[in-house]
Amino acid sequence: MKFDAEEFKANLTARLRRQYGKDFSQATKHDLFDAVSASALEIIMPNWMETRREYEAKETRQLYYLSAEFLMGRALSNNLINSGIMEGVKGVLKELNVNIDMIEDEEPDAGLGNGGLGRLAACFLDSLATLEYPGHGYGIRYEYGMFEQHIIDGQQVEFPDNWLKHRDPWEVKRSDLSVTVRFGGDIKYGKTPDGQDRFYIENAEEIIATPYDMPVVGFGCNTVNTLRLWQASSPNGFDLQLFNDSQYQRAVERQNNAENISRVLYPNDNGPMGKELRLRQQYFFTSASLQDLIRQFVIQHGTDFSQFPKYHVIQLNDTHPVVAIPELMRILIDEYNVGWDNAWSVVQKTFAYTNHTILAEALEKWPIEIFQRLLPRVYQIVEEINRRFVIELRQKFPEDYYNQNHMAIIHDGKVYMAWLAIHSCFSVNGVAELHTKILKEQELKNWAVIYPEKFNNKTNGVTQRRWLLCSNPELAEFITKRIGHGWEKDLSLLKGLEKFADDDATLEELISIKHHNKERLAEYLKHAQNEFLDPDSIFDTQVKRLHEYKRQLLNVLHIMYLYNKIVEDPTYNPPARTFIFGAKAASGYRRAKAIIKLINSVADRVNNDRRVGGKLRVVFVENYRVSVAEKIIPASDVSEQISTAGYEASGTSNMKFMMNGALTLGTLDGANIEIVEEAGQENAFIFGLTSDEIIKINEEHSYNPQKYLDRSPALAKVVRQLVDGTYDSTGHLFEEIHNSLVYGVEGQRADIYYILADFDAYVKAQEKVAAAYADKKGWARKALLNIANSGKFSSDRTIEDYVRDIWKLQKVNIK
Ligand code: 26Q
Repeated sequence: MKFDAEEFKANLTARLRRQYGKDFSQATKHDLFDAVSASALEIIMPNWMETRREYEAKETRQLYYLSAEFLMGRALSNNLINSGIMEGVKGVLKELNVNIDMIEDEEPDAGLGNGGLGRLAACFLDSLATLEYPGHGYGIRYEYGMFEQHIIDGQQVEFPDNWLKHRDPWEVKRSDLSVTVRFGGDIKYGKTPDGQDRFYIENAEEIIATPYDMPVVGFGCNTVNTLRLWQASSPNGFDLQLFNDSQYQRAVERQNNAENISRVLYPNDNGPMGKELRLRQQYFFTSASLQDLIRQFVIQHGTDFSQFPKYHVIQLNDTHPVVAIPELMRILIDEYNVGWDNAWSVVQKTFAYTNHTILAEALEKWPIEIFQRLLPRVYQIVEEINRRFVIELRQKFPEDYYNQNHMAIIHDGKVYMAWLAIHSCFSVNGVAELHTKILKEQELKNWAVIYPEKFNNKTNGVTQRRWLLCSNPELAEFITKRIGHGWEKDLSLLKGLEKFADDDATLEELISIKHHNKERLAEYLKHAQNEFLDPDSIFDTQVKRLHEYKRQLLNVLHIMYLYNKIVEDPTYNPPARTFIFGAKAASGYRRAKAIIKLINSVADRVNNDRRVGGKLRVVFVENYRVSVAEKIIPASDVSEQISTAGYEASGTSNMKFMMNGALTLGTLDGANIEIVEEAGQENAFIFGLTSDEIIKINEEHSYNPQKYLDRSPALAKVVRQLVDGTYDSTGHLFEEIHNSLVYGVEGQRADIYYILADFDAYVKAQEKVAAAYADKKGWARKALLNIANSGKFSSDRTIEDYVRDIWKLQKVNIK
């Protein structure tokens, strides 16, 4: 994009004056952030408009990524870099004595997601725009995103994330495109004003959906795609009649109920949540999005809906937007008088579904009562889809009454959203090779029997623009110095770094870049939470949502073990290590919260024991989020990816760490398998049971955790220390964690995530890490080879896979 420094400065001045009534000398950092962002948006705007025009003119097929979550993080630096105006803006700011880093930190994260699934959606948007594909996001403009985590007395305490407290300079409200979404009401059948016999709804509750658009700026091209997020409001505002009668509470009640739909992101990651408001959110944004698409389609192409799949493909990000399937049927049948078979044929060619989890408890199912009351007509349509499907099932599995019942979309009083998706979509994909294999061979085995052609794998990826170019500028420069530009858009070019693997100067420089990044992180944590980190120690990091299957507990038990060893044997002299954690627990997930408390209790004890003398430090980084990940990942030496094999669908932080030269310490789970395939076994630290072994133990019911306690006194000791007062004088805080490992609680058997079984292997792998790190050059060589072989894990590659196998999009070059 073209940048005119004088114009930019004039624009900046005008904005400060108009918005805040200030000149530069009076502007706060936040005023500047807002004005710089708004001025940058102005530069981006012509390309955004041109992109929209071109797509319309070209009549090309477009992708719509429907997702309840888009974990975008901050926009400013990313947009400046992608649009190519970073240097120009920096120049202007320098004249004004302003450092971009200062105003960058003024921007709140757009934390409209929980974790991996939401961040993946954000990386995909970046890649789609950069690769010049017409692909857009549709979601919810949550007023409050992922909660803000404070650690008080070692415990997680949640605070609302008021990210819109100041205005968001990147969004554009499009009131002209509002639509109405209807809930509840009574189903009627009869003549509509146009004389047709149709189903229609009376007495529905009407909610207004208003779109807010955010630009998605492609790197090194003119494409600017759109992320369209819906906000809910009441059509009638508050009730003036009630207000006049002094019934103030009730006067605003209807308005509040409407606005509550887009009020807050549910903070559950991989967990169940059968709450009515959640289904309202799902229907709200999917119905609004479909109405938006259909209105535009009818304007452009009329009502021949057989043409709809030619111009639209809709990717469903997990089951959260799956209610879009019966909603499209409803719109076509009830509003456009399309017959069932034709409507069904449109649906089957339009939707594709991505599965992100193997955890059974995370599969969404809605009680019929809730579904039917909230969406009576949509429920009727689901019933009809199910009725027809069950007939097919009887033919496909004659006399197999278990499958006939269990695979029905509606059974046991619930609507099974994943079943609805698999039956209706033309594509069903997992997110890493192992994950897809487990879906096909275990979890969705019977579905793969009836629909083998639907199943396919799309291994996840991450955008190197945000996760390398923006977040690790020194490493980016190091790369460009050696292989030139180009890797920003084709990460496979990193392979060219391999020939420097034995070049001393290269390795020295890599070591020094990592050291700088560690110093920067140390500096940040000193300011942010008064923590002191030693940049000469190994930075061993586990950052991700807190979940038992991710096994942060295994990591802590090992730290407790190391601590015992250091205290018991003063001659034991391991390399200094800093264990870094960042993790949010779902607010209602008691055991996850207890693990956070345990990490903090261990940190407290270890960090304050003189006998440890710098050999060991534990840091829990508060309120882990995208902008903090951007600081932690470039500074890490070791990437902890230690989930129980078979449980992590893919993982994506593992890829970010690899690109930034951290070595993976992990199990053969999710994308870790593909990571070591690329990096080489010798450049990672792999340990633990494999998913095949775990499946076998599960099938044989042969797991006996006590065996591991008997065999290893050191392990038995740390497990006992959970309840003997070492880390908690009351002895009760960690009792449940202890019991879940040793006895099993709440009807579960002991140690369902195989922490005790994998403990010894993990200790040995950690010993290898320590030994390898002692050889600085050898370590740097491994780091370099990780970077050089991370090309596969660009989301650009993932998007090309989706385009080729599922979406069939054409690139559109924007002039
Ligand atoms: C469902 C119903 C009600 C409320 C919340 C939810 C909900 C919300 C978020 C369920 C699941 C999620 C998020 C899941 C998720 O992030 N899965 C991760 O997806 C990544 C991208 O594919 C993978 O890399 C991770 O392995 C997977 O855990």
